[in-house]
Amino acid sequence: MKQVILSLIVITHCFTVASGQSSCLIYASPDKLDEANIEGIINPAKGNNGVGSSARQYFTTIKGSKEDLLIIQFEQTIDVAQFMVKVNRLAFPNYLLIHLRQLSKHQNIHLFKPKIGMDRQGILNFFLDQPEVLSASWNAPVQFRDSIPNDELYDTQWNMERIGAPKVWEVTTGGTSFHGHEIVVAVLDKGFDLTHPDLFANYWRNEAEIPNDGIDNDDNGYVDDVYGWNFRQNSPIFPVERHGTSVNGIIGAVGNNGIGTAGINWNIKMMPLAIEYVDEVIAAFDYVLEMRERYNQSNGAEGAFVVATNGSFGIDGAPCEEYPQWGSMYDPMGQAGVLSVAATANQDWDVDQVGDIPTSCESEFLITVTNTGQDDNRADGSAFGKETIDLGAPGESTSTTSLAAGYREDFSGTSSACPHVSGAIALLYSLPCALIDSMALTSPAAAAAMMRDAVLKNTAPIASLADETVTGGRLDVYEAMKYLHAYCIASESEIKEGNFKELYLGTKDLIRVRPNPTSDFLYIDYSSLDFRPLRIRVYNMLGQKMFSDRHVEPMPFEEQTIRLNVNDWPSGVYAVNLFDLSRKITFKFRKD
Ligand SMILES: [Ca+2]
Ligand SMILES: [Ca+2]
Ligand SMILES: [Ca+2]
Repeated sequence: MKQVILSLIVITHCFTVASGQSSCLIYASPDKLDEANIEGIINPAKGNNGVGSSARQYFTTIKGSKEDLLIIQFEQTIDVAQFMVKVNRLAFPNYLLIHLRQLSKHQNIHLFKPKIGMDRQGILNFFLDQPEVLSASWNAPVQFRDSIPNDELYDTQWNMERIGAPKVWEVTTGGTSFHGHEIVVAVLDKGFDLTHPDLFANYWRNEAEIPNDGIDNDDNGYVDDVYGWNFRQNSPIFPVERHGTSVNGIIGAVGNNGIGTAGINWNIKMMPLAIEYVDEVIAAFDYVLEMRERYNQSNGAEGAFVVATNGSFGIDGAPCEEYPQWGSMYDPMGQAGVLSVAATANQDWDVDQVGDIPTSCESEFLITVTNTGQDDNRADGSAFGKETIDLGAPGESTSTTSLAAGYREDFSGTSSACPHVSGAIALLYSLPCALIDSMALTSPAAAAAMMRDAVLKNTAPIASLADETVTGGRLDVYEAMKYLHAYCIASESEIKEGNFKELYLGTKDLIRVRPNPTSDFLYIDYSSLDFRPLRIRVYNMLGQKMFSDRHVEPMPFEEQTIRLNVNDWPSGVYAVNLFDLSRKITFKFRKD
């Protein structure tokens, strides 16, 4: 038996130190290190069956997690066995260093199991101090950049892939803005199931209101409005309706919780407002306006950070002028920072001709939506309008939440298309852009206009929508994210020129060095096609490479700038080259 063990684990060195304890070097593969083996090796005096306390200790160490393993890269000429003899003798009299395996022959990188007991930084510093060691790091698990949620029905949610949501989810899955403001979408609808297990956590809660005490604690005119308000019955208790429950699932079904569907926002706060008549719609909008103005005025201490309203309703064929009071609500909400998104009629007609409330209303803070199918064409029986209807969004046979803690795969119509857009606005507010988030409280109307532009200037062009919508396209939240990324890193003059997305992420060949001439530091601003990696090199006029090949991978919402220290370069002219698969751009600068 012992021979079998020794064929799997090889003791290379054992020596006795001053304390009388043994220190050994062991070569082994991790799967061979079981308790009996280690005890037999470490305590040979006790025989193979001896169980000593020190052995127990070693065993515990060896069975520890993979995070307790050390990755060390040595100079090419270093012999690892000799190195281990040295460190065990010199530094750790009682130390057991186990060489688990070679990770890279070419780079001389090895995996070790050191004895724990001293602090991790101390162990790391010790190894980093050794001249043979090029680098040392504790092992760590990698994070999978998989942005596909684990919700059971996600396979049926064709609409999410279509609007580019998974690529945005790599950056954010919603919830809060850069400075931690809790993002709220107000949903005006007939009724809601607040108890649905895939929605419950994502409902807004009015923290300033004490429930069931019969008092209007926050003095907004509504008693006990803890989750919003039911304007239909003038009550804090909501009617339960499938329509509103399905709309909410598109905006914000809890994502990646293993059940049901994922909303465009995996995390969000939805404010339900039950409405049925025009008077209730107006009162509900006023509720939203009051809450958002309170938030702006109190710098987030009161009210709610409502960034969008969702209106999957209207009155077919009625021009906006027929209900001017309703139509007048969108501008003041916009001034407070709230974009409103409205579904147009489920009728095969031209809203430019027949009119519609609200989708023929004129407000720069109102976004109007028609319904597109899996073929990206306008779905049969959905209204259109080259002057009135802004864009299309998926709305045919979408999967979402339904009544009785259930789901449906048949939610169709402009009612389904609309929450894709309101949900997208909320998701965009959660992107890591300090600039836009600051604007949201200091210049809320400008922030709202910025978000509207992000959505409407970045639709996916669809030929059949060219004459049927203002933008000629279908919602694309990933393209909208790219627009905001570029906006966040662009200079003021680039923002004024308005072509910042093209400049930083499009086919424009930006490579800019500043200052030029320079004497110490050189900043290189570069463009990338769709965040694709590229290489940057700098040559002198003799063609000698001054700056070694750098592999650059632009990350969303990080500056596309490289800083070089050219302080000790000779004076003269240099060339910066930028390469990717399809481009090679050169730019010259002078070093004084
Ligand atoms: Ca109240
Ligand atoms: Ca109360
Ligand atoms: Ca879910």
